[in-house]
Amino acid sequence: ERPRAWWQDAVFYQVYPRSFMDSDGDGIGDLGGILARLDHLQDLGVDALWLSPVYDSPNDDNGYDIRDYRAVMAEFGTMDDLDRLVHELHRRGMRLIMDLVVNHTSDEHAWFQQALADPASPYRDYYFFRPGEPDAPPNNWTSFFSGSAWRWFPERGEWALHLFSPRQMDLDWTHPPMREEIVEMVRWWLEKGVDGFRLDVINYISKPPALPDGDATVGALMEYTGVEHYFAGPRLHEHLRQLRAEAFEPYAAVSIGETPGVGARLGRLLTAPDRGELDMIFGFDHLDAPGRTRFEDYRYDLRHLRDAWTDWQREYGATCWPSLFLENHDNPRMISKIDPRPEHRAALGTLLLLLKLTLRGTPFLYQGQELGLVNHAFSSVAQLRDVESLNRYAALRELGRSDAEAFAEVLAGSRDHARVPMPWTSGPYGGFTDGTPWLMGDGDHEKWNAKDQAADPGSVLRACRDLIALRRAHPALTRGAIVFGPRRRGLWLYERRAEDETIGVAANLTDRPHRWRMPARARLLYATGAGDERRLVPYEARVYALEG
Ligand code: ISL
Repeated sequence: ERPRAWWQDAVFYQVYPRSFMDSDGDGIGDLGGILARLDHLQDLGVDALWLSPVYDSPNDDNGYDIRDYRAVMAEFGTMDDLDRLVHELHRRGMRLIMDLVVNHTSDEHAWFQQALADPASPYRDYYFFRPGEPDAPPNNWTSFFSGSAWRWFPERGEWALHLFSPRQMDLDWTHPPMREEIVEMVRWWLEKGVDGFRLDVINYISKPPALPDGDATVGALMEYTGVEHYFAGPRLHEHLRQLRAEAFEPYAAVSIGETPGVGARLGRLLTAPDRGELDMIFGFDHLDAPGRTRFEDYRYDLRHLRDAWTDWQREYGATCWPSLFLENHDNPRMISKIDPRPEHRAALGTLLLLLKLTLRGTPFLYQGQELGLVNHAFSSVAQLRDVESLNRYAALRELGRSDAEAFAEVLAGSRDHARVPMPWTSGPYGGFTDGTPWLMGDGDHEKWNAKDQAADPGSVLRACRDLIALRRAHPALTRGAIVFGPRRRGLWLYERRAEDETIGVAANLTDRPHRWRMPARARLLYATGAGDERRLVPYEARVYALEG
């Protein structure tokens, strides 16, 4: 096994900068806002921040379309602000990881602009340009944001590939000079003192050079035609090893791959320490029930989480290290998906935090999860801002769906639920901005905000702080092996076993009281609800130390 690394003991917190805190009144969160809220993060007890992209970008996909990898988005501040953030975090004993988006660049990136302007440009090989006719794209691949994955450039009489929006052009990783530039750029950031990266859709970077048609039946099932050709492409492992050897390893930087569609088996290949690829990955299998997709409105049964995560933890064994996350900026709030009834909100929010903070792996909190935030009550498509939601709505309308039908489908999965600005106070716009927020909330902040929860010992925020402290106080929760108890109806039972200590967890995954029995010689360390030694109330979890 590898020597223990800092990130295995760390709790991460994802900041979506546009929606975290606005310091200059333009309605858009910024680096100054993050700097002003570092106390919140420190009080919470988190060890590291993951910043969604803050690079210069025309914001077709809120920064996931990068125009300049070495500049800071003007709306977010300056490079000085970013340097200050690194400094301030390090001063507090915290770390910073950035988002690395290298499957694609913005169409406004200088590489792409030069490739367009000059047929002899060396940058042509950085992208997938293909000749053709305006009505016949080179293959049948579809974009994750609706329609064909090919954009026609009349000025060139060529197509170019984009798996995401038509303004996010895919990079061709078979081309060595392009890879060199990426390595140089990553090293440049690491020289600045950044501690690592989350790698955006990194499993999509290797495409088979022939770009074969996708199987339409696979496409129908997964909604995205062509994905079987690139979700684990021919040179994926090789490219990851180059990145690690030439960029991450010399700086001891942590690497977390965002890898949609990757199951536990492939996850092991990507994260086994002796293979030299990634430290951790984000798989998404557990975020929806089997056979369901994000755009379906259904109730997610927590027993599915138990089954999915148990499988991952078993498959990973003692060798690989799991990431533990339930939300991010691309997914609706989990509480809403499981049980939207307000009377269960706090209990459920606390239970989800407890599970993440007691299982084996590195927990990632997404902003607002520490407050038990839920989906927003958007009432029309005009309130949405996300390119995926807007494109999907338009595509559904074109297919003949009514406004109500199209809106309902988009609403079930919209990424904007998680992107509504953070509620800091009960004041106007939750104290997020003195101006007008770029994306409007629905008034929920009057009751659910950081300030009021900090003062309320029964709040989700206070529970979150306590649970992070509990994790820190009991090394078995970070270093212990995980042993699962018998699968019993709506219960999730597991233990974390270290040499000198065993910690047990019992969680009621249902909305009804559940019988259980606290083991003999167990000392209660934490309870999220008002149950007792024989009964857990709905969504209650208990943590105990086993003595002897
Ligand atoms: O949104 C999806 C499909 O509808 C996801 O599978 C998505 O492809 C995946 O989560 C990738 O997300 C990442 O890359 C995107 C960006 O829009 C997301 O915000 C980012 O997290 C393109 O850069």
